[in-house]
Amino acid sequence: RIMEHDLRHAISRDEMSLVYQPQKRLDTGETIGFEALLRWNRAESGNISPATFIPVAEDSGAIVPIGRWVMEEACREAATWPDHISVAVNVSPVQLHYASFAHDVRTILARTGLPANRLEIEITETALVRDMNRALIALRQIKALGVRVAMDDFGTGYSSLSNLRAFPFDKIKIDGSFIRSVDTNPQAATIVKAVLGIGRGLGLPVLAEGVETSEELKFLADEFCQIGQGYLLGRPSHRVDLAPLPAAHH
Ligand code: G
Ligand code: G
Ligand code: MN
Ligand code: NA
Repeated sequence: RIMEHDLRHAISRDEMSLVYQPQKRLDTGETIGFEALLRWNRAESGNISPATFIPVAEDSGAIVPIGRWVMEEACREAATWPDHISVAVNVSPVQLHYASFAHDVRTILARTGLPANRLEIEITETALVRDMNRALIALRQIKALGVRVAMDDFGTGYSSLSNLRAFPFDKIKIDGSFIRSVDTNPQAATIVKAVLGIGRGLGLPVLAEGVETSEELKFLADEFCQIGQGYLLGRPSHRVDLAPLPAAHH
């Protein structure tokens, strides 16, 4: 198919790039990391969302070289940031189940000089249901390197709770759909508070995705949610703003 063909050449044609969205502590406003998000500026048709092309790349296997490129690009960029700032990289189920995944990550860390503890990989639950044993082996290998693992889009997948128990996660990212109107929607509020309780009980920090309004932010801070990400806190951008604290006059 045409998109498949173009995807195979997208990297050598320099059409892929990464944008970075800040992840901030909600108590101090401090930026603690950035999530790398892939962008494809395809010749002639312009920007295509990863939601459209990642599934095509997964089906064709092109996700393996593309995912390696993303990981290397993100680590190379993050190595130029201050020591306390991490980078989070989305990893597709196909990549996670690829035999040399952990070896590839180790090679990339060595090549870019990024300390392993400044890399976090974000995994969705679909990555885990495919082959639980293989996923567990891969996550253990990754964690043995010192890389952290976050559960992405928590609450939208399958068997979230049993996956939290079965896999060695370091962070829970609550899906943005629960954060939307959390300040006015009692159901969303109840669910978010429950997830924060699970995080506290398990000793895992919780990140709220898709924070868009100051009311949502206030609700989350009042409930002691540790970390937030969303348009209110910062848009994904090619240019990374490394100011340690938001300026008081903003
Ligand atoms: O901004 P946004 O449109 O970037 O992302 C849409 C979807 O694509 C999200 O589910 C996001 O996790 C996913 N995505 C973005 N970048 C990457 C990437 O580098 N690799 C993978 N596997 N998924 C990505
Ligand atoms: O699935 P994942 O969480 O990796 O993807 C993050 C997606 O959420 C990206 O598409 C990113 O552009 C998008 N995103 C980031 N912040 C916001 C936000 O505040 N609101 C909405 N609607 N989407 C957001
Ligand atoms: Mn993500
Ligand atoms: Na997510």
